[in-house]
Amino acid sequence: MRFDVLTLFPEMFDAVKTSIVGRAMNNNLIDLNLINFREFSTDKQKHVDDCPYGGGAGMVIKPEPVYDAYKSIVNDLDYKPKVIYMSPQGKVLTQQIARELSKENHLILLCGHYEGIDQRVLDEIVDEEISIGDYVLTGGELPAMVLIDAVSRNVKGVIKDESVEDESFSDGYLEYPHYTRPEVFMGKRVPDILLSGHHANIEKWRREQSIEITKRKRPDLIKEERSQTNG
Ligand code: 4G1
Repeated sequence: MRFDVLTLFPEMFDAVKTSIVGRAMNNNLIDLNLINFREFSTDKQKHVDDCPYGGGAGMVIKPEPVYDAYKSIVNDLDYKPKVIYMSPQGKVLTQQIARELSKENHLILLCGHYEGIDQRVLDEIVDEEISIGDYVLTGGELPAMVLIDAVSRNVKGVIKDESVEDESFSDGYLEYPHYTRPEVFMGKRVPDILLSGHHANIEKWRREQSIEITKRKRPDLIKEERSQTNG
């Protein structure tokens, strides 16, 4: 699967390359291209922002460098990749959306800065707006990295199949508690059942724990008729 990211801060994506997604890039499962649309600015000082028409605080990203950067990607293609604008106005990213996007062959992610991007180029090129949550950020890069991580791990071969499978059972539920060695840590023992070797009982215990923890910590995940995460 291919991602092209239109961003003013491509270096931020070095973080992605050191992760499991980075390994998937080395295995040619994920192709991540970073396009700094500042390189498409036509003025001497490589400006990409300007004052807002109508006045007010802050700066707005000009439409031309974004459009020209987009064109430089799609010119070479005989299909039209889906363009996603990372935006607080978008629908909030869920596991279901991450799974659906992982079926796409090619995504273009657009990252905003300052007060945002001129509406006309958004209207022209954007297919979908996606947000990672309701808080103020300085740019769309961290959201783009979150989306790339969440989508990539659903691409076949990126992580061990059973780890993705595991989630369809716990789908919509939180994880049961995990333990590893040592058997006793600060006087606390690992639950006996996990040392019993009785796989059916262990699975039952884990399911019960998942349900209990979800009820206690995130009752909203159960109440909201688990249709959206239950694909
Ligand atoms: C009004 C949050 C503005 C922010 C209301 C989640 C946030 C992109 C996201 C903002 C951004 C709220 C996101 C805000 C994001 C232009 C550049 C938009 C940065 C920008 C709740 C600033 N998921 N925010 N505005 O943060 O890009 O994707």
